[in-house]
Amino acid sequence: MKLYDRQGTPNAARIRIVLAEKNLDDAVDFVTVDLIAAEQKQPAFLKMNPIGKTPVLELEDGLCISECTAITEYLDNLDGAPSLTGATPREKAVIHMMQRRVEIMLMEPIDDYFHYATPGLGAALKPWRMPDWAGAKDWAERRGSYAVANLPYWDGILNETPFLAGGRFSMPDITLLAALDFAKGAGLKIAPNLAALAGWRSRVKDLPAVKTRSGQDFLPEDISRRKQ
Ligand SMILES: N[C@@H](CCC(=O)N[C@@H](CS)C(=O)NCC(=O)O)C(=O)O
Repeated sequence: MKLYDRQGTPNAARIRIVLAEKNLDDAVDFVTVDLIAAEQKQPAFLKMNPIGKTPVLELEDGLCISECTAITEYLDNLDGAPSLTGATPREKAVIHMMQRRVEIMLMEPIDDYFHYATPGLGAALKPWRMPDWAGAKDWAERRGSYAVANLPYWDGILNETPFLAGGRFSMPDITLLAALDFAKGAGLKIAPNLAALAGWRSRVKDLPAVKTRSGQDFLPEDISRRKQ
C-alpha cells in the first residue's frame, strides 16, 4: 500500500497513529505530497482524490481511499479485530457520533481559522481558497473562537469517561488529539484550566502508537517557505 500525505499535518498524524496502533507501518510506503506547492490540487493527485486533500491510501489493486475516517476503517478491519472503529453496533454508533462531533466542533473550524485567519499553507493555495471576500478574516477568527469555546464540552466528556467513546482508545481520540495539536500549531489559545482534557491528552500522548507517530511540530520546516 502507498500513503500519500505530508508529515507534520494533523490528518497525516491521524493515519500514522492508526498504522502504528495496528502494527501496519511496514505495510505502507510513504509518498510525500508537497502541500505548500499545491501538488494536491494538480490533475495527477485529483485523480486519486477529487477533493484535493491528503491523506490518500492507495491499495495494491489501485483503489485510492481518501478521508481519514474511511482509511481508518479500512486499516482497522484488515486483521478482523477492529479496535479503533468499534466491533458492536453500539460501539460503532458512539464512535461515529463522537468522530463527527470532533470534526464539526473542532477540526473544521480550526481548519477554517488556519486557512483564512493566518497565512495557512501559503500563496500557492490562494486560487483554491474560497471565500475571497473582505469579511473572510473576521469569519475565520470567529470559527477559531467557536473551536476554543467548544473545548469545555470535551473536558466535560473526559471528566466522565477515560476516552471519548468510553473505556477504550478509539478513532475520535486520535482526531481530538490531532485537532488540539492543529489548534496549537495554528496559534489558537487553549484554556489551561481544562484539567480532564489535559489529563487525557498526556495519557494519550503516552500511548506507544501515539508516542512513535505524532508529536512532530506542526509543518515544521514548511512554515518558513510560506508566502503571505
Ligand atoms: N476530511 C479530510 C481532511 C483532509 C485535510 O484537510 N487534509 C489537509 C492536510 S491536514 C490537506 O491536505 N490540506 C491541503 C489543502 O487544503 O489544500 C480527511 O479526513 O482526510
